[in-house]
Amino acid sequence: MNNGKVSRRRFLRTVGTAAAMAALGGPAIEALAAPYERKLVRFPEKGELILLTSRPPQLETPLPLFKDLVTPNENVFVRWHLSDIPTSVDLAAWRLQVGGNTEKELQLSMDDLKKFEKVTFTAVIQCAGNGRSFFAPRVPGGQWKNGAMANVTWSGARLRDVLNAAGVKAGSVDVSFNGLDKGPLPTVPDLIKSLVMDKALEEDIIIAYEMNGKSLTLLNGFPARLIVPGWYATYWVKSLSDISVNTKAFEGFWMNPAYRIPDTECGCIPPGSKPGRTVPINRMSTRSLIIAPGEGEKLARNKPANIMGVAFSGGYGIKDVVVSTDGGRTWARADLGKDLGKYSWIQFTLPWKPAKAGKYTLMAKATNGIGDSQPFEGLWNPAGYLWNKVEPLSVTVN
Ligand SMILES: Nc1nc2c(c(=O)[nH]1)N[C@H]1C(S)=C(S)[C@@H](COP(=O)(O)O)O[C@H]1N2
Ligand SMILES: [Mo]
Repeated sequence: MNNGKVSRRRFLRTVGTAAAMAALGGPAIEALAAPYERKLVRFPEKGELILLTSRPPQLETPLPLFKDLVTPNENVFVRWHLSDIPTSVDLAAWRLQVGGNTEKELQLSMDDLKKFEKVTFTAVIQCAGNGRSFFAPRVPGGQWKNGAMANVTWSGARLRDVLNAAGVKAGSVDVSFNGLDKGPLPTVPDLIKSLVMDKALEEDIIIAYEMNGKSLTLLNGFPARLIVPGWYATYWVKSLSDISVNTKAFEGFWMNPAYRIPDTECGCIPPGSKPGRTVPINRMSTRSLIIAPGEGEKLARNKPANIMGVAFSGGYGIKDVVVSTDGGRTWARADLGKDLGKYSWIQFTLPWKPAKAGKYTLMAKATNGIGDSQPFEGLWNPAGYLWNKVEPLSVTVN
């Protein structure tokens, strides 16, 4: 399907079908932990993904689809907060407004945006709430398992170049980003995110108009979205329409109280407790996940089984991944696959030939380029963010 050309009727029909099958998500804020059915559904430009809610769409990627080093566009998860999302965008009319405390107001068309130097890199996109359903005690919000992530090759213009073209004036403290989606009522806060000035001017932040060499899919933010590699996707504002340079720190619901973590070393607090000081969530914690074999799979004795998975960090690359086939008693260093850069995930493999029948517990543990690794126990915070514990996986050998 041609990107951005999904007709509104077709979109609504598809979404409508899904809606009929599933309990509707809350009207806006992800405050309700609905009893999700996790059915496979197909939305426009998407393959079969797991439905969490249909309004707004929250679609999770089934783990076997992470066998690809780079995730195909149709397999990339979908997450919107507000029910009124763009169902079509007329590129001829679309403009990206850049203004606020700048020398000039820019109204960039897609052609204008494409005149800036084009930058391409592969980066993991991951929802801050990926793995939230595993929190104990449970926490409200989208009950994701581990499929709210993907590894995508993004292309676009540097945010810095665009800001410089507008001319950032002295006294600017941060930059805020708004997209075309809206809440169903004026009382529902619009999703606006901000980055402090120094962060916004970092070289690797881009306004992406391509994913894997094609236009963005509508559900993943057509025609352009922010990419803040290494940071959780809450900042990766989709269907961008406005960028504003601010002289007063931006304060909005989605910066405070939403998307904050306890201001502690681990971003965690004792399970069930209340945080004191909080800070906006930012860099992703280090993670690894075994993709094959899958949970509960049955393997044959004395036959080679490749243990394969993915590992990534918040922009520091992965130094090593160790794998255990005996529930964590002994560990072996896995082979690492092709390196697509510090923001990409890397595939790891460990050849394995189980000689004895029985039940095995497999585990993987990654260490990033600056020595951060993964805990064996889930770290807890009240919003269900930063999930990165070593996940045990059971297989049976016959
Ligand atoms: N405009 C807009 N951008 C958004 C959001 C949103 O609700 N509206 N959600 C953010 C969050 S929390 C996530 S996890 C990612 C999801 O991106 P995806 O749907 O492409 O996977 O988009 C981010 N950007
Ligand atoms: Mo998210």
